[in-house]
Amino acid sequence: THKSLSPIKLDWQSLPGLPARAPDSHKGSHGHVLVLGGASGMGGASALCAWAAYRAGAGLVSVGCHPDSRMHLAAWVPEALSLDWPGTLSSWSRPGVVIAIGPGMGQGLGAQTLLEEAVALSVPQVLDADALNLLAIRGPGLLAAGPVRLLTPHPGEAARLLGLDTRSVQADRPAAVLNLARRYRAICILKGHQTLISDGERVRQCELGNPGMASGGTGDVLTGILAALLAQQLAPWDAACLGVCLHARAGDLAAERLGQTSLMARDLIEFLPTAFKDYA
Ligand code: NPW
Ligand code: AMP
Ligand code: MG
Repeated sequence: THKSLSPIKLDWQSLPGLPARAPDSHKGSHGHVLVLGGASGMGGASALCAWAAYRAGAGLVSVGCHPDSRMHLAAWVPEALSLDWPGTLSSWSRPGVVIAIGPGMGQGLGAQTLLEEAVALSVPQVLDADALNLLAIRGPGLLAAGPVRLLTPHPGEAARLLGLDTRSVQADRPAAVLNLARRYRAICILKGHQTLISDGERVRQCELGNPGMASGGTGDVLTGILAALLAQQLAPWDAACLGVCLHARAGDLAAERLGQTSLMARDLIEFLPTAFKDYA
């Protein structure tokens, strides 16, 4: 099979970034990320996502998670606020809010209701993990036109969203990411070696990152970074490209220091500040 197109490689240091913080800014000036996920037994995924969102500059981070996961969260990310779910989301439809839904969410009834409520809001949304698995079942009709959406599938999730198997996705990654973006009318990020980003017209490729990042929780970290950049008003396309590159750069810095074998998701969060410095 022929390659449908060759993506343009991202020159990450030339990407538009966050504006400098105004000297008189306050936490309300830098957006509020609402992480929805963390079912019982997967509180760690929502904690990593929330922690990464703060490290990427969000002014406030709240997490809606299973009661079992709230202790987890308070211990690991005391900066984050928490709320039980299922609960109603109507009060979250306000400027500055960005929803990151899916990390460790599970696919039960509560998760389905939560996803339906979240995608009906007019605020920007990052859909990951179980939000994508549920979306694959419901189909693109679930996503009514309106808010900005970023979808962050790994090849397994992309295969479910496209009704293919993982091998077919990997056989033509540029076609897969382009088709995803068109079918779901969203900016799509196809993760893995040389992550691809598409808005249905453009396809870009991130050259950074390494296989040390292939371990549990690293995708949950990316979701938090992306939501934080959106919450700080970066244009969606720029947020997607910069978020992917900062995450991968943090992975390269962590691997340089710790080795690929030992790299864990939390290390990406630890090296994110250096990645930001390298970028600026
Ligand atoms: P295969 O087997 O090759 O066909 P799943 P998950 C594929 C939460 N987590 N290249 C591969 O498919 C998540 O947030 C919680 C090629 C693989 O078998 C979710 O809510 C954590 N293939 C939930 O767990 C930490 C690739 O996908 C399959 C690929 C389930 O999510 C961990 C696995 O995907 C986790 O984040 C690649 N680069 N990458 C916590 N601490 O709480 C993936 N695949 O079945 O969707 O499972 O990603 O673990
Ligand atoms: P997830 O599977 O959702 O936890 O996401 C895994 C994260 O690690 C994504 O950001 C991937 O792009 C990254 N990743 C996984 N494997 C590799 C690899 N071999 N090279 C570079 N990045 C990878
Ligand atoms: Mg994941």
